[in-house]
Amino acid sequence: MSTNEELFARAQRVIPGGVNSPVRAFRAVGGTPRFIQRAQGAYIWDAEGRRYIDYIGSWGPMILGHGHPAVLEAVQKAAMDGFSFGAPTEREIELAEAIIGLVPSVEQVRLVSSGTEAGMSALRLARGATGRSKIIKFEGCYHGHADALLVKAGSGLATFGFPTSAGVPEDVVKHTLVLEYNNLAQIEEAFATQGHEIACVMIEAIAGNMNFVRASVPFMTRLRELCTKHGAMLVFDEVMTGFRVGLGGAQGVYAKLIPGFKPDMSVFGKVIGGGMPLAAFGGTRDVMSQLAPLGPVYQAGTLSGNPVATACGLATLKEIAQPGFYEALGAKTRAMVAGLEAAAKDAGVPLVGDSEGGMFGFFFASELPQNYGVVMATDKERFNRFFHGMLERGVYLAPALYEAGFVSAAHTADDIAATQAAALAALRS
Ligand code: KE4
Repeated sequence: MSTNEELFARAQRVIPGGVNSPVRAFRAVGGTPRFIQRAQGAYIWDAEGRRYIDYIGSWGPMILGHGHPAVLEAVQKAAMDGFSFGAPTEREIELAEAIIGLVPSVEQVRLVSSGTEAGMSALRLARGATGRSKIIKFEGCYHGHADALLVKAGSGLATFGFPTSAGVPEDVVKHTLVLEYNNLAQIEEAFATQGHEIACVMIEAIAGNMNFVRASVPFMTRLRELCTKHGAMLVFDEVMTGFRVGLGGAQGVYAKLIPGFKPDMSVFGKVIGGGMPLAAFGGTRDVMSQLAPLGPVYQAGTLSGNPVATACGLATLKEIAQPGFYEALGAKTRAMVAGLEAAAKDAGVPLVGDSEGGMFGFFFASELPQNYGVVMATDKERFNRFFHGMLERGVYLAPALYEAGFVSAAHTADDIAATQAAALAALRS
């Protein structure tokens, strides 16, 4: 057995599926997961010493590349002063001020330890602040594994969702309506019939959990209008897009397309922790003041605002806020997608891609899917063969056709060229 196979066999004896998060098990693409030993810049090395160009970047956090010297130094220094106190620190204020300074819609934030925790808390706060129970999410969007969000579309529009996981009681999801992404008719009908009961709509404005699907401008414009009209909160899940697609996140992209656009609450994660366990949710002072200890909505966390994690996040935000950072990263990511499209064209395989900032997606299709159903109808077998063809050639893509990919500031033009060459060889084979 190879070392990765040995480690996987050993892992499966003591950890369910051998992984601490399901997508890492390669179940969608088959084969043996690579056990990563170390990472540096744009590269990761597995237990067999094989190097890969890394387009996962820990599913988004490693926007600077692995082991950025300034971030590493900040983390080492913070660790010397203490790992965790369970008491307030100045650095939590600095990180909150940094986030608020970069995201106009956010006046106050609360720091937590994972995107799931942030999404779950934002949902509870939206319900507490509005006094309503019903929520809307969209098929293909993932907002972490809080019970109320593990829901798939009901049979009809008006019916509420079904759990996507065992262990989630029906009555927990009966308030969750799951609609089709980019479907204007459905949000019109949902608000016309239940608008006064809806606490919030939670959405990934650029949906990275169905690879890469943008909310259309008409859809997002109308969604904002309907939420405002009916007193429902528009919650942007920016765990993946926040500080990844641009300095202002996806809401910054839409604010350029829809004058005055702002969500009511935002959820962050991944990049703001720079690879350490850190996430956040934020909104107006009015809404955030509903939270304990000020208000009636309870929310807490032993490691919330952890001193080492906040040092990592702050050092990361400092680097990405440098002038020109996203222009360079966006150009590099576009070049990477163009490389995949050119390789596919040479190989006579239909492939289309899209990107924003340092986030990209691609589909074995001739046009960009607009919703989950279309994404999931693309050629899975072809994707899986391509995934392994690239892995064998030292390029590590997301091991599922419904996941997005990420380019870091550490990726070079040579890495992009090597990726295109690998894609051409893989697609030809
Ligand atoms: P975490 O609890 O995994 O930190 O965040 C949950 C979450 C919330 N919202 C969005 C938009 C997300 O993308 C995520 C987590 N994303 C997945 C990748 N699709 C993380 C990878 C994994 O589950 O292992």
